[in-house]
Amino acid sequence: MVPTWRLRAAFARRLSDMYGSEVPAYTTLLDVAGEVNHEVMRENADAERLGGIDRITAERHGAIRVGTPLEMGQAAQIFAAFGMYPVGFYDLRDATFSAVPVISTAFRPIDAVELARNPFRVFTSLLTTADRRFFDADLQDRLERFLSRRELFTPELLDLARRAERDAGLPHEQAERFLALAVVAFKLSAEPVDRTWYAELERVSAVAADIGGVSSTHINHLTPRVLDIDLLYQRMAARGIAMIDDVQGPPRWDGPDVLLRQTSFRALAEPRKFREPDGSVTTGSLRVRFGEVEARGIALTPAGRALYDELVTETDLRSADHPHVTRQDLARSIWQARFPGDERRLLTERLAYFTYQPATRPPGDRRQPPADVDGLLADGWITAHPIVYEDFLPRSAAGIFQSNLTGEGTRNATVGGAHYDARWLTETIERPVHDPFELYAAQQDESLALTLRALGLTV
Ligand code: OOG
Ligand code: NI
Repeated sequence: MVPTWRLRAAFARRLSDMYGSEVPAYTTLLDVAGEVNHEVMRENADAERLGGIDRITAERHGAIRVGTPLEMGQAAQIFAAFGMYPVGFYDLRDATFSAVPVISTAFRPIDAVELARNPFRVFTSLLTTADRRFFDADLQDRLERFLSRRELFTPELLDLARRAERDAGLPHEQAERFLALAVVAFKLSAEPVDRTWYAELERVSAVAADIGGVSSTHINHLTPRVLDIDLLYQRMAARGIAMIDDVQGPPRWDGPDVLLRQTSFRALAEPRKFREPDGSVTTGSLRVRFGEVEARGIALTPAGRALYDELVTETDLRSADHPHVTRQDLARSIWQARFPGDERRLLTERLAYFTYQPATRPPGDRRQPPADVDGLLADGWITAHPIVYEDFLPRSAAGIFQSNLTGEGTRNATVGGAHYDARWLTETIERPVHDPFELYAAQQDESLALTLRALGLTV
């Protein structure tokens, strides 16, 4: 029997091998990321504070986009077989000035043991075909008819996924078959693209064309994790790979790493077959697969996240007044002034999540432990360890979409948009969409309860 986590690790590895063989710049990215991680490990004794090097080396996230609630439910079934569950709800429709008509969630492992084994996650977006700002009634109708005729996932793949979920793994031979079918389902298809249909959707939104203009889905990027993203950025540039202008998320600064920092290179033009209006097949090109890399930091509580969002807004406001200063520099000075500069303050101000462990006591110590967490920490009864952020940032996600769009698309601002939320998604895919804050808080509370019990204290 191949257990769930081994299926997940193999899936991540095989997708990475497939992507590397088809998108050579991704292989360069992996080489540079490996080089940087090796150097940081050698120079920084704390390098593994937010995850062991084995986890970090294997760590990837990917992204796919689907067109219908049915396809979203099927994707959820396939990911469930790998122990990956929907976490978070992201509405990217209003996040940029370009037309990005999708709502998203991320499929990932949800408990600490599984995350440590292999944290593979897939950011999955669903086209909002009912949103009148993008699709009028006639286009919605033709789009939904097109989507209902295609099959992203074969019945055999879905059947194996159901079995893998039910039995928490698959016998060796079936596991092999399941993995092979799953990887093919996320590979870029060689099917000719209908030129007229693709172009019609592209006028509305390049994202709509990428999803609804073709007959399959594909991994559009696969992101490794790096321990020093600024160093990686310089090295990639030195190798001649043009990166986007900035590293998104928090700035580089003297305090603790929090949340998520990401940067990317634009999709490269890849040859694709097109079916022309006269029925002939020609070769053209499309830019749909790109590269991204990320550094992860500590998970923030709602209060910490609110402070983070406030500093983003302040950076926006100030950069409008100081066009000559880089966003990174501006953000850094704001952070140095306003964000807690060490882990202990993040903890005592309840801005970030931690797990707790009882500390080893000096022999012969007869004192009674204090009854509160801050006192226990201050007097050395317990230690705290930061919880790593496992999710995404809507603004960075929108930036990733944005940096790969050729045109801005069109949007009818005179009509209202359709409403989608986490509850709708839960009902649609018939699986709970987890709240990331609740997952981090549960992990923190559980470790605190165990720690207090070990000290003979009540919760
Ligand atoms: C997904 C973009 C979001 C991230 O890292 O924020 C994402 C997409 O382009 O489909 O992957
Ligand atoms: Ni990404």
